[in-house]
Order: sequence, then C-alpha cells, then structure tokens
Amino acid sequence: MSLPSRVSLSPRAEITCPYCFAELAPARIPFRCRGRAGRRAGCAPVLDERLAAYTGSTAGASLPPVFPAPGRRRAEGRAGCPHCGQPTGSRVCPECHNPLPSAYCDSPGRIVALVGAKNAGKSTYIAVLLHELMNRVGTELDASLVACDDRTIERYRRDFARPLLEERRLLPTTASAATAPREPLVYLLTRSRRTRFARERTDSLALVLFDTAGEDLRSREVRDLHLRYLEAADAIIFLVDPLQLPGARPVLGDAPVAEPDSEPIDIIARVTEALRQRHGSRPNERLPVPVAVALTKVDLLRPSLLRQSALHRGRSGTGVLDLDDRDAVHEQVRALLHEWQAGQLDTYLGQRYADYALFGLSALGGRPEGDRVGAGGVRPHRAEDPLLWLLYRFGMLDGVRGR
Ligand SMILES: Nc1nc2c(ncn2[C@@H]2O[C@H](COP(=O)(O)OP(=O)(O)OP(=O)(O)O)[C@@H](O)[C@H]2O)c(=O)[nH]1
Ligand SMILES: [Mg+2]
Ligand SMILES: [Zn+2]
Ligand SMILES: [Zn+2]
Repeated sequence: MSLPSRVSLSPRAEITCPYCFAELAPARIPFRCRGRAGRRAGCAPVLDERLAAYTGSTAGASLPPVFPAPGRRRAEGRAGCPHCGQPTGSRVCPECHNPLPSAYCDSPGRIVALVGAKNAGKSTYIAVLLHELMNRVGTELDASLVACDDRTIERYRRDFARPLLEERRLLPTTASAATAPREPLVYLLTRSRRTRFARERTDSLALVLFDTAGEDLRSREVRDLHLRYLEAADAIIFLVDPLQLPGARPVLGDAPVAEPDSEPIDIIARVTEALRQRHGSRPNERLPVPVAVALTKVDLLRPSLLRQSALHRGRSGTGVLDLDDRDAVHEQVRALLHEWQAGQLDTYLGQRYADYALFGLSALGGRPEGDRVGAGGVRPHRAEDPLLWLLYRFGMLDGVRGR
C-alpha cells in the first residue's frame, strides 16, 4: 500500500462500468494491447471470449489481448504489453472487456438512465438528443460527445440517425429485451471550461442510454435486468407521453390509447418502488438521485394552451442554465399535470425524490404524417433541457438568474 493520502483525494473510490455496471477498483483496471498496425509491431488479434459473451456474438470480438494492470504505474494511465512490449493507454472493464475511456477512468463519469412507458417517445428522443449534442448544443456548450465503442457508433447510425434523421421515417417499436439482447449506447460528454480561478477544468458525463421497450417495465424478470442499470444511474430521465395521461387525451383531441397498466404514474411508481427496495429506503426517506420528468410530444398541445408560455418559447441562455426559465417551465408543466388530473404524479415525485424537475419537450417538433416525419422535417423543441439541468446539478454548467 503506497500513498494512501493521495488515493483519498479521488472523488469516488470505485468506477462503475457503464456496460455491465460492475463496481471496479481503479487500480485493477486492465489494459488492452494496441495490436499491430501498419509497420508497428504488436500482438495479433485473438477471440475475446468475455466480450463475445457480453455482446452475444463473436463478430467484432477478435481483438488484441487484454492484460492485467501492472499495479504501480497505473497512475499514468499507460502500461507496456507484457507480450509485445508496446505501450498502450486503452483500458477495459475486467468483467465484460468493454472499453473504458481514459477520461472516464480519470474522472468517473455520471451515468444517466432513460425510462418511459411503451410509445412514450424514447427511441425518437434518443435519436434527436444525441444529434443535438453532437451538433448545435455541443457547439453551444463547447462540449464534445464521443461514442465509447464502435458498436455504439454503428447502432446509432443504423437504428436511429439514418432512418429518422436522413430518411425521415418514424422508428419501429423497440423489441423487448426478452427477445433481443439489450446493449446500451455509451457516450462520454466532455466539457472543458475556465473556472473562476482561471483554471481549466474538464468534467465528463457518461451518457448510458438503454433504449428499453416500454413493455419491458411491465414484466418482472426483464424489469430486474433494467433495475441494475437504474441502480447504477446517477440521474434518471423519465419520459411521459401526455397522450397516456387520461385527463389530457380529450384536451389534446386524440383517440385514447388505452394500454392497460401503462399509465405513466404506474411505470414511474413501479421503477421507484423497486429502487427504494434495493436502497433499503425507510418509509419517509426520499431517493437522492436527481430525476428529470419530461412530457414528450408537446407539439400536440394546442397553440392556445401554449401562447406566451414558457414552454412555447425557446430556451433562453447560451452556455448557461437560465434558472428563471427553468422555474417557469417547471411550474407550467406542473400546472398542466394538475389540469389533466395527473397532479398525483407531481405529488408522488415530491414524496419519493429529493430532487426532481419537470420538463416539456418535443423531439420531432411537429405531428408525424403516417409513418413519416411531418413535412417540416425534424425540428426539436427543448429536447436538451433535461440534460442541461442535470449538467447544472452535476456542477458542469453554471446557472444564472435575472437575465
Ligand atoms: N407529435 C409527436 N409525436 C411523437 C414525437 N416523438 C414521438 N412521437 C410519436 O410517438 C411514437 C412512438 O415513438 P417512439 O420513439 O418509437 O416511442 P418508444 O418509447 O421508443 O416506444 P417503444 O419502443 O414501443 O416502447 C412515434 O412513432 C411518433 O408517432 C414528437 O416529438 N411529437
Ligand atoms: Mg422504442
Ligand atoms: Zn463491464
Ligand atoms: Zn501486445
């Protein structure tokens, strides 16, 4: 044991693998050889059985070998491969062998989980949110969003960006995890900025998005699978389709979509009670994890309902969180919930979570036409709001008042 005093400086002793959610001791995180490339000598690829077991396929699992951390020199985040001698900085989870980016190991990221009932708009939201973060919002915040592995890049393109954003087709219903293996999309959002003391400070947030099928939260077995993800989460975004709130349907003028047992409050309550059990919460104890609850599809709200409202306006503030705007949106969504006889959702959240915030957003920005995006294309409205609030909560974004 050397330098215990320095170890205690680290904000968190353990790192959570964003793929399998194992708790890892930083000193024990193994490396992967860089392998040979061009003229560079190095180990040849071999089948990585742990990774293949995780992905459920040997495709893409032939990689240079993994070797244990040498111990002492780990602080530099590099090690020499014991087989070929080449230095490498690539680290992997010892349990599932997925890559752990060095920025993630150095400042353990925060895991954000996304949950919603069937048809709430989760897949559409993931497609749009990531696109916004990679483009407009990323530029505004001076933040980069980088996929942590090649499968994430490929799946985002194939299952989200290409169909919805390029071909403008609505996304198909997500298959249940009971039939299709579920793998998260894992990104690292990194933001560098100057602090008040003119020091450069870099923070990162691991965005781990499981595109759950809504019905999976109804079945007990599959819900347990998702619970591990939710338990590891440092923040949760709940998506709520206003059309699934009984009191809103007549107001919104759409046919009721009566799905038994899928009212948003039921889904949220089931997830919450399961989390409380795992936490061993006492009856009056509130969960500390920050929770963002967002009404999706607000483009369906009548213009009369929205005129001059906070929700209708665009978000104000660039590169900061406008706290007055935040309060105004929260209050408006709360008022809508009460108007729609869904006030108990608000009450319930207040009883169960120490820190929750309400949002209204539209991923598409307009009503779809048939199975396609409406004529105006995808025009997201306030899609990034929940994430900005979480960044603010995590100290990665400043909040301002009185602008
Ligand atoms: N008007 C409007 N409709 C939306 C919006 N986002 C999603 N929808 C509609 O809601 C439907 C469901 O969206 P998805 O993103 O597939 O919902 P999901 O939560 O992934 O659904 P499952 O995978 O079945 O659980 C879409 O096919 C659209 O018709 C939006 O921003 N505005
Ligand atoms: Mg889906
Ligand atoms: Zn892992
Ligand atoms: Zn090697």
